[in-house]
Amino acid sequence: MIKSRSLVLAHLGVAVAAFAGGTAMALMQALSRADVDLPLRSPEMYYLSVTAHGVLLALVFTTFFIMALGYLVAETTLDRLDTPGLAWAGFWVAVVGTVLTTLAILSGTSTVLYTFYPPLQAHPTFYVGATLLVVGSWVWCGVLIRTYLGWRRTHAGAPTPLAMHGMMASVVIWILATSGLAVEMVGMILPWSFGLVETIDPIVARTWFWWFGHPLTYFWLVPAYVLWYTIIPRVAGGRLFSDPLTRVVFVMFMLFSTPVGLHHQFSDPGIGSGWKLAHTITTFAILFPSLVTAFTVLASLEDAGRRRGATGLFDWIGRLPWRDPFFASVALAMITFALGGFGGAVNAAYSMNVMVHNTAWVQGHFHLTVGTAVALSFMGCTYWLLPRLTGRALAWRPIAVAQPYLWFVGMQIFSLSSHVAGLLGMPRRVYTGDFLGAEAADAWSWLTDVSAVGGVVLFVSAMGYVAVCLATIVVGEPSVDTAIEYAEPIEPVAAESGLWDRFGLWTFVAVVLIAIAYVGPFVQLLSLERFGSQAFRPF
Ligand code: HAS
Ligand code: CU
Repeated sequence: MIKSRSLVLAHLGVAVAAFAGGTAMALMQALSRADVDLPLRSPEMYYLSVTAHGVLLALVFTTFFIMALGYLVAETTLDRLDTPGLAWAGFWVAVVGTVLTTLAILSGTSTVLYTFYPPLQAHPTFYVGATLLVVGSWVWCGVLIRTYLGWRRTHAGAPTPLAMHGMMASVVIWILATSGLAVEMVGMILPWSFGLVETIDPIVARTWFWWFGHPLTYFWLVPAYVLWYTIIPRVAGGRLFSDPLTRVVFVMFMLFSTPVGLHHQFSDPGIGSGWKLAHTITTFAILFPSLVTAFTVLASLEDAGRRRGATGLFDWIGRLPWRDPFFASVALAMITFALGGFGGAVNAAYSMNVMVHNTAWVQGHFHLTVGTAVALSFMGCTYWLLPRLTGRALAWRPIAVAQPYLWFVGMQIFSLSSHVAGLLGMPRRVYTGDFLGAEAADAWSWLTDVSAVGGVVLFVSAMGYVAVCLATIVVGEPSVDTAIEYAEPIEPVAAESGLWDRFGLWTFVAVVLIAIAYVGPFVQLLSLERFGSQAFRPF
């Protein structure tokens, strides 16, 4: 049993609670858009619930789950976790922040969505809470870095254990990402929301937001990849295809995840098209590590199928443990990500983005990526983790086996219909699918009914996940699965630590790339008379 199990369990508990709240909101949204007349349905309730849904799932569920995984990986790969007291302090700061933000949203004063774009303004508590959540996560970064450096001192020259390599990449990505958010919050939004300054510059704020918001998506994805690379091959009965290739992938995410944020702002004024093109090119660079991942994880799974006796070209697929809830979750997450990645390449293309930007397509895209590739991997991991943390076997196993398949089916229905509706012109972030009878909506309004069906299936699946987690804790039988084991690579790991383990060097290169990508656009924005804002004086 691992020493910091209560710390990991506490983080996991908040993650699952946030998941339960966030997915409950989603059912209402899907039905509202299909124009089903629910008792409390109104535009105000719609935006309140979308804000709660986005914040609780995209920001709280993910962050707490990743913090849990980080502590678990540090302790099980390095055999230490330094300053556990500090880790608990960080946990409570993040919990207080989450409670403040959630209360601000539920009070109806902060319906600004998870992107909180100014000039939409929330109650100051919303921003203070979000800031505390980030401060709590910085404590997590500090504890992991300290633990890692402590381990390095006693293991000079040894290669970083691969799972920890991925978690350290996530830590670096998070620090680089949240540096932009900190400037936006402290330099612009907090003074404005407390009334210290009167105006705010929406474009400058959005640019800082997407400095943060894009690498945020890789802060979610890289820990999921840690599961795909370092644990799933073992669960499937195989080996990791290549250890060095995996390290290269994690480093590429550190380098390319931040200097791409303008791909969320192709339609924003005030930023030159040359800079937007530069970010298009770096965005295509960030497709590359995922394409490598597609190859590597498939090769690892093929190895597993062959070790289970497959001999033909494709029969290894059928030999994989499809009734194991962790394996099935991740495999279905991978298949879904192939579709989400295709959509990502469409979004990234400067010219095609115009066709899909701010349409329902985008909501389809991110439910395939963060909503499935990441969230379904994390759900599956919970099924694997809970018995190892609580000493209780998974309860209500048939529900756990069915749940990932339900999620997969529900999500295909929901997301594919959203993609098509987007291509037909349906805007995103709207509370009614038929636009109160507007003629233009005839083209797509039937698709909102289809996506509501997907929403209902997803809701049933989500509640199944929450029920299995609760039942395991309350009525789970004693567990025999207690070992946390990582996959062995096919070729042995190099004896010495190499170039890809040099986090200081790669962080430096990442900072240089960020400077190249952002100094120009900011100089441009801040030198334009009409964008110069009285509210913005951080320098
Ligand atoms: Fe994205 C918008 C571009 C990936 C999340 N993205 C969003 C938003 C979110 C989001 C939340 O360029 C909306 C933000 C908002 O609210 O406005 N995205 C990309 C690109 C990628 C990408 C190029 N996105 C992600 C990931 C996310 C995420 C990952 C979360 C975790 N995205 C964009 C752009 C926009 C955008 C624009 C702005 C749109 C707009 O106009 O507003 C790439 O990283 C994707 C690479 C992925 C692949 C797929 C590899 C496949 C793998 C699986 C292999 C396994 C197989 C099967 C095949 C190349 C690794 C296994 C087989 C078995 C038998 C088991
Ligand atoms: Cu992005």
